Amino acid sequence: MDKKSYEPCATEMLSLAKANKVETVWDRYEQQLPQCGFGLLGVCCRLCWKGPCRVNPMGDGPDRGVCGADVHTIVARNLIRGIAAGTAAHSDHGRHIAKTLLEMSEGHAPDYVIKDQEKIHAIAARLNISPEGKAHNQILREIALATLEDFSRQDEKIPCTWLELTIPAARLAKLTALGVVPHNIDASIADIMARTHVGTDADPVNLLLAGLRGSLADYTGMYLATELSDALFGTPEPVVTSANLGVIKANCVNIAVNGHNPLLSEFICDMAAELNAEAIEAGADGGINVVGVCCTGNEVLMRRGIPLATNYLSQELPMLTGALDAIVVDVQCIMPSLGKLSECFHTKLITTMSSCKIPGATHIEFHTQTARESSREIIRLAIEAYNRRDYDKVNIPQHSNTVIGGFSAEAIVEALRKLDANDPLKPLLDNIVNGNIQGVALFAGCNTPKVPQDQAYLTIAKELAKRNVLLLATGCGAGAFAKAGMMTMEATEEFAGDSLKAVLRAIGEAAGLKGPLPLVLHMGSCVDNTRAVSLAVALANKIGVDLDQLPVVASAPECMSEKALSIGTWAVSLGFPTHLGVIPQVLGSSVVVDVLTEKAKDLTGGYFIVETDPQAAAQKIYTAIQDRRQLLGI
Ligand code: BF8
Repeated sequence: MDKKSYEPCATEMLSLAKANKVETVWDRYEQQLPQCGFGLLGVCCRLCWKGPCRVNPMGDGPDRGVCGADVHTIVARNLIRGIAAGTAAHSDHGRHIAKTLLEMSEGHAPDYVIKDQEKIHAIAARLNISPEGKAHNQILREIALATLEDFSRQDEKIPCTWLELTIPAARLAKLTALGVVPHNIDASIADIMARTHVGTDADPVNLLLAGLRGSLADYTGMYLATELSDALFGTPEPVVTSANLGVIKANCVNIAVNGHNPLLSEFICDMAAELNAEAIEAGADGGINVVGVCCTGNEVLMRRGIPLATNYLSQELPMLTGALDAIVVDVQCIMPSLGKLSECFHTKLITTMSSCKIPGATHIEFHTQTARESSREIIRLAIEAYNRRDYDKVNIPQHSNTVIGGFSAEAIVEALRKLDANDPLKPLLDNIVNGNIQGVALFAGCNTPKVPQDQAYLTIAKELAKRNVLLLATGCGAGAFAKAGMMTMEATEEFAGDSLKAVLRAIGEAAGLKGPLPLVLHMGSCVDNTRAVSLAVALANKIGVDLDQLPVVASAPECMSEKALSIGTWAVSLGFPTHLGVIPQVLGSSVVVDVLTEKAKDLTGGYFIVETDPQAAAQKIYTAIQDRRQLLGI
C-alpha cells in the first residue's frame, strides 16, 4: 500500500512519528503481516480446548474440527459471536443512558437535566405514556422503565418496544414470520452465546437467523440510546465547526474526548467552560479547547459544534502534536496503545469507566451521581498537565476544514419544512420520484489500516454525488468526510450532480443557509445510524411501502469493528443493500457467503455487497439504487 492515509494531517504526523521512532497502528499492522489465512477466512475455531481447530475449505486437510463441526458451522458461529459483541457494546451504552434517566427521576443524578422537553414528550407519546396529571419525574420514570423492559422482558411473544414502534408494520410482519424479532436485547445476546457453545447449534442457517435477531436487538439498543440522548442533551441542529488536527491550539489547554457515551463528554464540555479562567491563569491565554475523537467526537460535534480532531484510525496522532494535554476516554474503539504512547508525552490519558481501564492511564471513575465533580477533577488534571508541556515537541499541523454538522432527522425535516410547511417530506419524496435525487446512501463504519485511511469513503461519495445520490454519514465515516471538507456548501458546488445540487440549494436557501446543504449530511455517531432509519421509515410509511422497496443503501467502506458487523447485519435485516469495503471473515463457508449475499434477498430483501475497489463499489451501490427504482417503477 503506497499511501497509509488520504488525510494530509495524518501523512504529516506519520513522517514525524517515523523520524521520532514512535510506533503507530500502521506499524503494528505491518508487523502482523502476513495475517493468518485461516483467521481471514473465518475457519479457525477456538470455542473449546479440544482445539484450536482449523478447517481447510480448499479440501486440502481436515474438513471438520475435533468435535465434527464443519466449515459452515464454524464460520457461522464465529460471525454471530461478533454480532453479539457489537450488540452488547451498543446496547450497554443505551442501557447506561436509560438507567441515568431512571436515576434522574429518583433524584439520584442531580447534575443532569432534560434539555429537549419536546423530544421527551415525543418519546412519551411514542411509548404510549400519557403525561396527563403526571409530574415530570414520573414521566421520566415511566419512559426509563418502559425502555429498560427491552432488556428484561421474558415473554418471547412480545417484540422489543423500541423495535416494534420504529419500523413499518410490513417489516415487522416480515421479521416476525422469519422468527427473528427480539423480545429482549440481553436475551438475544445470551442466546447467541448459548447456541454457539460446544455442541449446540450446528446448522449454519439457523445460526445466521439468530445473528439476524441479535442484530435487530442491536438496532433496538442503538435507537433507544440516540432518542434518550437527544432528550437529555438536545436534539442536534445544524452547527458550523471544523475538523482535522489543526483544531488543536498551541495557546490552549487541549482536551480530547474519545469513545462513545455523551453522559461524560457533555459534562467535560460544560466544566471546560466553567474552569476556563483557571486555564488562562495557568498561562494558556486561549483557555480550554475541547476537541473530539471517534464517536464521542461526533456526539459533541453534533450537539455543541465541538471541533473534531480525527476519526478512529488516527486517534494516536493528536498526542504526537505535543500539544494535547489530556485525552479523556469512556468506552469502545479506544486503542490500548494510547497508554504506552502517553508515556512519551506530557499528555494525561484518563480512563473513566469501570469497564475500560488501560495500563498507563490515570483512572478517574465517572459516576452519573457526581458527574460535575468528576468532570471538574478531570479538567484540573489537564490544566496540570499543560504546565508540563514540552514546547520543543509541539508540532501542530496547520490544516483543518469547515464542517456543517448537526443533521438529525428532525433537523432535516425542519429544513424541508421551509419548502413545504404542511408536508415537509413531500419535497424530498417528489425529488426522489422525479429522479433529481436518484437515491440515498448512508456511509457508516470505521477505518482500518488494511486500506488507505478515508480513501474509499471519499472516492465512493464523489462518484455517487456526481450521479445525484443524496449522501448521509455517521461514525468514523462522518469523520472522514468532515476532515476532507466534504460537509460544506463548497463541496456541494464542486461534487454534486446538477439535479442533486439544485435540490440541496433549494433546501439550503429556504432554510436560510445562504447556499446549498452540505454535500454529505452529518447524522451523528455510530449509535446514531438509527437516525437515518427513522427518515427512511418516515418516507416508506408515507408512500405505504416497506423499507426494502426504497432506493436507499448503506455502505461501510472501511469497516473493522464488531459493532459495524452488527449494524451491517441489521441494515440487511431491515431490507437495505449494504456494501462492505473490507472482506468479512466468512469466505471459508460458501453457505454463509450465499446466505449473506444472495438468500438474504428472499428472506429480508436486504443483502451484502462486498467490494473492496472503491470505484467498482460506487458502481455496484448505484446499480442497487437503480434496481430499486426500477421495481418501484420510478
Ligand atoms: O462506533 S465507526 S471505529 S468509533 S465502531 Fe469505532 Fe467504527 Fe469508529 Fe464509533 Ni463505530
